[in-house]
Order: sequence, then C-alpha cells, then structure tokens
Amino acid sequence: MNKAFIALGTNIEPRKDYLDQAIQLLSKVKDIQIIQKSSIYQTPPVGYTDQADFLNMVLEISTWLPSEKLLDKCQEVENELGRKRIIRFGPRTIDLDILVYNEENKKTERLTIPHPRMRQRGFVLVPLNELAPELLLPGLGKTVNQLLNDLPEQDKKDISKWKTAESEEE
Ligand code: PH2
Ligand code: MG
Ligand code: MG
Repeated sequence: MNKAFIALGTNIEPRKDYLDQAIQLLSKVKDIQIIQKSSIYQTPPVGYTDQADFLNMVLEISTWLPSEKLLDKCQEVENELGRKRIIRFGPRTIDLDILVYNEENKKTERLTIPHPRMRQRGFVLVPLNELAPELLLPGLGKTVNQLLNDLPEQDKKDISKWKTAESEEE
C-alpha cells in the first residue's frame, strides 16, 4: 500500500460542490482510499492574480496505484468535472495535484514529485500542515512544518478557514 497527499483547488462556482464531487469521484476508485481530509481554506490567487479567490484543501490517501496511474485518475476526475485548460495557473473548476507519493523523488515528463512549487505555496502548506506537520519532503530534507515556518508572513496572512453551515455542524 502506498501513501500520497493530493491538493485540491477550485475558483469557479459552485466551488464547494466541485470539492465534494472530486472527493466523491476519487473515493469511488477501487484502488484509492481517502484517509484524512484537511479543512477547507479560502485563499487569494497566486501566480496569475487577476482571478477569483480559491478554495483549497488537501487529502491523504492510500492507494495501490503507482504514481503515474494515480495521476491518470486525478486527470480523469478533472476532466469529468469540466476542467478546461485555457490560461496556465488560471481559473479552474477543479485542480488535483499530487504533492507527495511515499518517499518518491522523481521527475518525468508528466510528473514531478514532490510537487515542484509546493514549498512556496501557502495554499498547499497550510492545509497539508494540518494533516502531516512532521512529513519530511523527499529531496528537500525539511518537514512541512519547517517549510510553512520559512514562508514569508505575507504569503500566509490572507489564508483563512472557510466555513459553511455544514462544516460548522461537523
Ligand atoms: N493554483 C494554481 C495557481 N494559483 N492560487 C491559489 N490560491 N490556489 C490554487 O490552487 C492555485 C493558485 C495553479 O494550479
Ligand atoms: Mg495546481
Ligand atoms: Mg494541476
């Protein structure tokens, strides 16, 4: 059994529905079990900033799929939820990124693990830190918690937990 962390991001309404549907579709894959879900965070757009705020969260999964096959499944879910690739880093119904897969540290044409930009992204590190603060990032020699502490205050200050009536009840 393999352990992986997947980041989810969406900034097209209905954002919460896209998160729910992506989780639902992933959990229906026979070889994927969802172990933990982070809280949902509202985050300002990074990179291409002229777009709506995102909802971001992270899932811990266990899976029998090798990382390339897991990527195929993530892309199937993105396609099923109507993802259109128009602007790089631009608006999306749902984005599923593999952050970490076991201790893999690799780069192929399709896939770089750990995710190459995760170390500077508050919208990834904040939810991941909730699930796995002591996780050591392969090749980086730092834990999630260390990376988050290293991040400039400016990059974290506008990230806040996003609440709905539903999540308040949980
Ligand atoms: N994803 C991007 C680019 N910028 N900004 C936020 N806040 N959240 C994202 O998920 C995100 C982003 C490209 O994948
Ligand atoms: Mg992404
Ligand atoms: Mg992506």
